[in-house]
Amino acid sequence: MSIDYQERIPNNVNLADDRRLQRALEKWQPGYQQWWAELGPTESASTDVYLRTAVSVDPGGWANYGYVRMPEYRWGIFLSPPEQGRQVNFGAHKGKPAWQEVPGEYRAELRRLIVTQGDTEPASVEQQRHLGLTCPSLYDLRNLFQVNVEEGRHLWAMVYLLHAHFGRDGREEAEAMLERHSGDPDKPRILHAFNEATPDWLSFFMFTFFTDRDGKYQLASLAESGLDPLSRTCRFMLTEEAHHMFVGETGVQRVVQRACELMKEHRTDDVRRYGAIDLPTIQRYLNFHFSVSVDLFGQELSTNAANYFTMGLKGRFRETRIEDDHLLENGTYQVPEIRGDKVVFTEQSALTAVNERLRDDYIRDCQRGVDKWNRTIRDAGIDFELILPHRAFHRGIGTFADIKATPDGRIITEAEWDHHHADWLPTEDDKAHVVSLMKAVTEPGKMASWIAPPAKGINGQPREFEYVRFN
Ligand code: BYC
Ligand code: FE
Ligand code: FE
Repeated sequence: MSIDYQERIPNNVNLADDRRLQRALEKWQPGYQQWWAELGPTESASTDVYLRTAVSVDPGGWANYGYVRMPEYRWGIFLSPPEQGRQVNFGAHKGKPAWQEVPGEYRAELRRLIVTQGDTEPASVEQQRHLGLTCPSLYDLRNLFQVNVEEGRHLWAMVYLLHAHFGRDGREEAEAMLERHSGDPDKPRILHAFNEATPDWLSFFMFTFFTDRDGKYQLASLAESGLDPLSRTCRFMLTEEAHHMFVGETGVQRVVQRACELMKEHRTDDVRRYGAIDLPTIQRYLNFHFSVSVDLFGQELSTNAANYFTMGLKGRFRETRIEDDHLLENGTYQVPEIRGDKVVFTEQSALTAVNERLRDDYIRDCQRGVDKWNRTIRDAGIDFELILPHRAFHRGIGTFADIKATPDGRIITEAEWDHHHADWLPTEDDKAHVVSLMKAVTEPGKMASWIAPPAKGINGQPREFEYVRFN
């Protein structure tokens, strides 16, 4: 399915056939562009960036690479191809044809899910807006901008659903997406992690590894939705998401690699002296970003989530590959709870535990990345291991929100927490050091002192390719 770039809003949904919808979206477009100019990447307006743009939604070969002046990026509406005869695959309507229109009785729930998803997309662009000024290389700057334009497009994806399926309230919600802002005391973004600052590139890499990965799991669950347009939109978004997590995984890996190289070369753990980031600091950043990201999965036991499932709106990760009845009326699932100073797992209704199940899928996926980073450390012959903290550590949502726990999951007193948290979360000193390293490196092929070069360039280009041209 190819994309029509002749239209004012590129799309593969035959927008031209629905004049009302087209006009409504064209009315929203200038507000979006103004938002991008004001709260998108700073000082990017006159740069030419080697970006990929979607030219089709077919698997394989959907991307075209070339220089784009950022504000001229063609944001549009791209849905994955329809699946013939698709059904609702779980919950009370299992076996019925998938819905092409929003079922009236589920309108409020669907709107809420779509708004919550949509709100995160521009939030992340806002969080990352100043990073371009301190890029460690042109390669990384290009990756940042690629992530930013695609998160902008993800907002378009949700705004399309709101405009196409929710009438007037949908249009109001689309406006509100441009009115809430990350960290705004009066009109913050909906989910906590999206109001945190992303002040430096280590935070950016951690964010794209841990928080974009929440995006992967939430989108995958929404891709199972009985509402077919939501499913198709999310399926295409997932293809873009893979690159964001690649940026995070390889970004952290390169910071780790650089620390290890300097540790070996100078026979010291104190690589800060050589303009790098030491492994214990990387661990504390990891602890922070993991813990705020696991919060994004909601409560361990959630009637909201159970309802979304039974209604057929939001499924489990790879729902159709799970071997059970897809109704979850009788199944159970292991859910953590606090007993004294310990965390124990007990059997709970699988239906109310779907958030926790998704969190488990997510944690396993995170661990795979951490294992890769540890391989880099081991290959350098260094005796240090990065560890994913326990899910009870530093939580703001759910069972563990009111207690304090160590990174290995022991429940402790407030006093113990006050005494130790500087060992576990980034300190002012850590942040000051990391920020002190953030100086723009813009000569093609050169890297900042604190990061190793990438294994290879983008789209077969050499590492010293001029990924961004300043005008
Ligand atoms: N912050 O029943 P529960 C991405 C509220 S990232 C604040 O567990 P539910 C991206 C909750 O609203 C993916 N509040 O909630 C990444 C509820 O309030 P009410 C984003 C929270 O609904 C990087 C109450 O607590 N997509 O795409 O099961 C860059 C009870 O909680 C939070 C989505 O999130 C929180 N973290 O689960 C760019 C998908 N957690 O009802 C983009 C859509 C819970 O008592 N969202 N609450 O008033 C959802 O599926 C669900 O809303 C959630 C929450 C999974 C987030
Ligand atoms: Fe996104
Ligand atoms: Fe993303």
